[in-house]
Amino acid sequence: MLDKESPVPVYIQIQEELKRWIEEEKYSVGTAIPPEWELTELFGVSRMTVRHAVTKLVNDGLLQREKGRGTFVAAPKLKVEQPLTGLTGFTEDMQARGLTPSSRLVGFGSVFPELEIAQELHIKTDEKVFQVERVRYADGIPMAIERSYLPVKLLPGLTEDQLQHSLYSLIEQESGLSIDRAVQRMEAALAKKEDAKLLQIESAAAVLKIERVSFLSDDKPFEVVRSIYRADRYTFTVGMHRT
Ligand code: 16G
Repeated sequence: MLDKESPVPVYIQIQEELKRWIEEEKYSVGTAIPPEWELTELFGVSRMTVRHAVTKLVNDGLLQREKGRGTFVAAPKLKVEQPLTGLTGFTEDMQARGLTPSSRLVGFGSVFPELEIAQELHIKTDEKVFQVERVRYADGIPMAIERSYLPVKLLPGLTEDQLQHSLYSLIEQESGLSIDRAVQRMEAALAKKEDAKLLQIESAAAVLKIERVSFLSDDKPFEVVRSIYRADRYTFTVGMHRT
């Protein structure tokens, strides 16, 4: 099974072999792979080499160690490929993938906006906005934090309960207008301590900061959103044409 003359280190060959076992479902999700001593015998290498290979697969999320029980094939990590071409909301994005969206409201109130937010929403600073902070989940996994600012006059009776569901559907229903376009900026960042906690990731893990200003069909901006997306859960894609 192993080629000890190969320039490819033995532990990498073992890793590849274990990966093949998982891909071919010789060991399916939730089942245990053979214990270290058995792999040591099977591959004819030292226990250290086996441990090295297994540890790499544990770190890559393919295997999971459970104290005193063994090493198991992990469920594939949920990762979303999000095209940047269409203007969609979180709920519809997740539903389109067969995932169940949910939200946890961590902040909600009406405030006078800072100048920058007011300008982006084309309103004055004495016109109140809702400040909404939600953690968005897919199948119970935290994916993003969204901090939105919406003019109060657009949704005067907005309730906490409504924020458990799709804001985009609600806005289209309440305003009688359709959501038309948005301008979005993205940049890489490291998760701040409090954001990392909400997203259940390590402090300073990689995240994407996304800012979006969205407009209704009457060309009025209706939301300014400052979001933090988990970099380990999202890949953003875009099609391009050479002009
Ligand atoms: C998306 C949007 C956000 C919007 C939300 C509405 C970003 C980058 N994008 O996540 O602007 O408010 O969808 O989703 O944050 P909802 O209809 O499920 O409430």
